[in-house]
Amino acid sequence: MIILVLSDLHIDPRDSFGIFQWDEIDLIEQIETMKALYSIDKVIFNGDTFELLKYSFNDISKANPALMEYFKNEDFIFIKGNHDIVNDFGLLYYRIINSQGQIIHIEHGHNADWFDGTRFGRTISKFGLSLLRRMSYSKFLMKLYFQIIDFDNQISHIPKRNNTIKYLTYALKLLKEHDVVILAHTHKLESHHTYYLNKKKRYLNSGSCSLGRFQGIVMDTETLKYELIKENKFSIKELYQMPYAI
Ligand SMILES: [Mn+2]
Repeated sequence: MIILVLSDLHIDPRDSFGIFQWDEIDLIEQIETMKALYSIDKVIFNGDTFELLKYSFNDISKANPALMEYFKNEDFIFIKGNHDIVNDFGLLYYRIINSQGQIIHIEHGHNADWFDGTRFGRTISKFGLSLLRRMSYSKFLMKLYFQIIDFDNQISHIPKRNNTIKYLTYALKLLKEHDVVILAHTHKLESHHTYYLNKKKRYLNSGSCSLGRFQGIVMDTETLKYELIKENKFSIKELYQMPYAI
């Protein structure tokens, strides 16, 4: 099976605070091009697909009706991230076991955070969220709120890049039990290999499709060969003309 893992789209009602910055039709076209190019069987959205901390699902759907319809595809799998955990949509993680018994574990990765990974942290962030909803009439207050909670950088934006070691450590723990771990959340597309009891282990991060970028991972679940996808809007069409191998 060939999978495409995408993450951190942060789909919003295309508001000036948002980081989605995609035209919904362009994004659909981009995904469809990738599916054809790599003969993708399943597309896995690895969390933070929707920006539900700042907007309601209703407002997001209204602004992106074609995308919402497109997401009904039964070959699409949705995993929860910290920005869309408030919805009852999506899985906590997704696991694939191939014919050799190798396990590919895919999750968003925010469980490595104090805010999202502990019950106390989640309670505090929920409280912050309800406050935010009440004061969303004021852009000034919203901005201030995001600045205040940014000290632990979990809720407002993107985990800081120098913090990626935290997620690497978390991935290493998961790799004791799995052969491949794919996280997201950091918005940093990356891959690391290591060996554990002579078994090759792979930690990958699917990056982000926000800000008009198109990043992700294509993997053959049988051979565990993969490719990191890093494109900007529209350039994928040029890639389509090129020979490739995964
Ligand atoms: Mn996240």
